[in-house]
This record gives sequence, structure tokens and C-alpha cells, in this order.
Amino acid sequence: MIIRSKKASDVPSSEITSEDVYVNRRKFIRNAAAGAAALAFAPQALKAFDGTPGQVVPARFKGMKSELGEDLNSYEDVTTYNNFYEFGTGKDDPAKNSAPFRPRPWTVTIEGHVNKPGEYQLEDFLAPHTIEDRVYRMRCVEAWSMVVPWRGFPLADLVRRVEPTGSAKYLEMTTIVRPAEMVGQRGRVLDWPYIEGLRLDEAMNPLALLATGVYGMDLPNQNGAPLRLITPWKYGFKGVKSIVKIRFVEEMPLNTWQVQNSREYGFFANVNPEVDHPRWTQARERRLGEFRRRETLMFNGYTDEVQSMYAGMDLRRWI
Ligand SMILES: Nc1nc2c(c(=O)[nH]1)N[C@H]1C(S)=C(S)[C@@H](COP(=O)(O)O)O[C@H]1N2
Ligand SMILES: [Mo]
Repeated sequence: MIIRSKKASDVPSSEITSEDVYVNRRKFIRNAAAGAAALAFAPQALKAFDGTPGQVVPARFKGMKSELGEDLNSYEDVTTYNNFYEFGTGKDDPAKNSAPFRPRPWTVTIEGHVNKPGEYQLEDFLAPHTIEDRVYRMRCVEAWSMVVPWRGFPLADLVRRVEPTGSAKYLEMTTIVRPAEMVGQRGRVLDWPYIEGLRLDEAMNPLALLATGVYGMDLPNQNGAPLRLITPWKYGFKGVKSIVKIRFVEEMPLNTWQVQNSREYGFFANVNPEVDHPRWTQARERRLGEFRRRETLMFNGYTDEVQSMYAGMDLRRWI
């Protein structure tokens, strides 16, 4: 599952800032101007795509599969079919509306039951961690799914670094509020800010990732730049985007969708084909780019890695 691993400090800054991508971007723009962009970068998953910035995926992702042998969804799929209500409720709204958003400079506030609270700049915050690419399946509660090569570092690394005290039982993670740049926040479609939570042991699970990129490049705004959560055994809505605050708390936090509709959404949101959403079945899913439906897997296929955390819990009750 971990396909590449380097200490952040070993990565030349040209790679962190994706200099090769900028070079390719210039090339891409030239090609696009010439109307030849599609020819420059060949096959399926490696489609060249102008998400917002014109970006081209690095060649190392060509032909890559998930650990279950699945093809990766294209960069285009990952960056044009999104849920990010801060930029609108349509799947294509985040790609269309997020260009005004400025993900740098970025401060993340760490507060609550930790020995090292404070305001961390994104760069300081990332520097000590191991940046990795990880191919994960993503399953949305709306019954579509994709396979995505995220880039980021284990949430557990951050948790250890800020030293939770004995009173820290849960994490509450909050998205930025910036209505001037986020057109969806000018309305009340959700109760802003978007909030998500994890139990401390879930946050420490090696699968939980703080993503800073996708396909080896910085996260596009529509995917939650510059920093978002990925918990692949849970429904996609746990993956809170554009995180500005992580609070370590004693009580189970209320997450946005639970506040919105507690009958339909709970705190844990573990992918579970046996527990239907009140309005539709969760037994099957449609992988973006496919026609036939797939059977949804318990914990989205990550049972071995996560089931021990839920031993003795009734997963029909704890949705
Ligand atoms: N702040 C914020 N985070 C969010 C959402 C949102 O609307 N706002 N949508 C969630 C949902 S429902 C899903 S399925 C995933 C989608 O992530 P993606 O667009 O990168 O695929 O983001 C999650 N994180
Ligand atoms: Mo979702």
C-alpha cells in the first residue's frame, strides 16, 4: 500500500514544490495553446488534465494498481468529481469554483489536551514527517468510489509530536471558514465550519493519512488544499478538507453530517455494506469510470488493518 517513502528532509525542495510539475505545466500550457495537449501525454490513467492549474501526472504512476489489483482513477476523475460544499454542492462545482482559494500561507492550530499546543505554519508542520504516496480506495456514502494515489504523512506522526495528555480521547478537525474565497460558505447549506472527528486510536491507526497531495503533486484546491484527512476504511465524508484546527478533546465530537441529520450519519462512518443508508443500499458501489456495480467491502476492504479497533462494538448501532 505504501508505494514510496522518503523522509521529508531528504526530499529536495524542488520535489516538494513539484518543480518538474511546473516545468510540465508550462509545456502543457504551450501544448494546450497549440491544441495538442491530449497528444502529449498518452494512456488512460495518465490523461493530461487542466484541473485548475494545468498539471500532468508523473510517469511513475503509469500502470500502477491498488493492493487489490484495481486500476487507479485518473487525475481528471479525482479532481473534477468532488464533494466540497464550501465551493458548491454539484460534483463539478469544486473544480469550477475553487480557483480563488489561496492555500498558502497556511496555519494549523493545535489545541486542547496536548503538551505542545500552538500555531504551526504548514511548512514547519510538514517538515519532520515522512511524506509518502499511498494508493487508497475511497468510498463515498453516496455509493460511488475511486482509487486514488494520495500523498501525505501518517496522522499518527503528528499526534505523537504534539503529545496528547491522558485526557485526550478524540480529535476534532476543522475546515477553514473563508466565504470571500469559498462561494458555498456564503449560503447556509451546511453549518460552517465543516467539522470531523476521530477517536484517538483511529487517529493513531497507520492507515489514517494527512494528505498534502494527489498523484505526487500538491493537492488541488478542490481536493482540500493544502491539507486534508484520508481514512480509507470510512465513508468519504470523514475526510475533512483544508484543515486549520485540530483539537484534542475528552468527549466524542459532533461532526457536521451528524449535526445535519443524525438518523442518516453517525460519528464512526465505517464503510459497512450490511448497514444501509436510510435512503439507499450501501451493499454496492459504482467505481468512477465503470458501469457495472461492485460489491462494497466491509471496512472498504481494510478489515485486517482496522477491525480490532471495533471489537465488541455493535456496528449496526454505531454508524
Ligand atoms: N470541508 C469539507 N470537507 C469534505 C467535504 C465537504 O463538503 N467539505 N466533503 C466530504 C465528502 S462527502 C467526500 S466524499 C470527500 C470527497 O473528497 P474528494 O473530493 O477529494 O474526492 O471529502 C469530504 N470532505
Ligand atoms: Mo461523500
